[in-house]
Amino acid sequence: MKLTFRWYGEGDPVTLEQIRQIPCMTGIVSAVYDRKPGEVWSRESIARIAEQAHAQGLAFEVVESVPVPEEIKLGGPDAPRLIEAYCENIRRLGEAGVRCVCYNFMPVFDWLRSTLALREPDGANALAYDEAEVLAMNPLTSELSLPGWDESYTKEGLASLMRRYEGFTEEDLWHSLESFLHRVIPAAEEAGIRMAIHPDDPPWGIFGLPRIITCEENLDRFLSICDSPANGLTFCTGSLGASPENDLPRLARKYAKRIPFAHLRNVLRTGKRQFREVAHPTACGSLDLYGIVKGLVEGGFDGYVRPDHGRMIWGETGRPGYGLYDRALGAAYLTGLFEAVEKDRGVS
Ligand code: DNO
Repeated sequence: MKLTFRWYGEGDPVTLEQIRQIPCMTGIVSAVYDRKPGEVWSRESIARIAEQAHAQGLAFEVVESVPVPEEIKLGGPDAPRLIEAYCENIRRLGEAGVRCVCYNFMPVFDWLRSTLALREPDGANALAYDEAEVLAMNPLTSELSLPGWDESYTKEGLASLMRRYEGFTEEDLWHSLESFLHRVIPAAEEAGIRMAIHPDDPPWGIFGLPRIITCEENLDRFLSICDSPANGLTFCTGSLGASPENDLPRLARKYAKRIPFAHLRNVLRTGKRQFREVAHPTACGSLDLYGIVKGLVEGGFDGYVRPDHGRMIWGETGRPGYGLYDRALGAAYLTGLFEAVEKDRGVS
């Protein structure tokens, strides 16, 4: 596995100099942030990220994300043109040495939480989700705790977008996803890139919007749309693991060869559709990180790994989920797990 770390570019309070000092770190996961979804990224912007990473001895082989415009998810009249622009981005990224692209297919909202800074007994702050609290909020009056996604909406923009999704079903979304994959996967194959869809977070529909990358049955369906190594998963344990029905060690083993990218973190499920983000180790939450790593390794996983959301600890402030300290602790823990499991298996 190759250990990586997400970096939000020059505006990120976490610096490349800090990232390179995390033991065994091989590369960054980043994106071009000054373009709207649907726009083609300039070769200069892509090259600049690579140069900055290389100057610190880090690789830049993973992009998270190339966002999919809503028009594509809706299958609207402009979708074919936007899919072509998406393919152009994939070609440019391949030329620049990128080998894996993470994206999601969640309508309107990316990951969603009811609080971004829940105070833990030990003084840390963590992200949390409580369905009852989320449903009591009105997405049109910006009461939601929206994390810093790649895309932000105005109130009017959000309202008209939500209206376009009225009556839009899961099958409609599958249909749009199929059209997208049938064009993008051949382009990715040619570019030497493995596409890695991110599961929906949380893995169920919210506010009447459909979500489909949620469970084993749907992951099977997704992978069979294009049975190509270029059509893969971002195995995000925190997202899939919010649902107790997803048996992650088993799924890790089952899909290992179709997982170019793994986001490994823990969550503590505290009730039905209710969870808190916790530190990475198995002992801290509901997920068996050891079992997950074992499943990946035994299934033949050979992809990129990154620690995922961290708590804010030691007085750190910054982008929710994306501080330095707790993610660095997560990285060190994951390195240990992989070393132990791989040595036991005689893998490396
Ligand atoms: C959250 C992230 C997601 C992810 C996108 C991929 O922390 O994992 O925002 O980047 O869903 O497109």
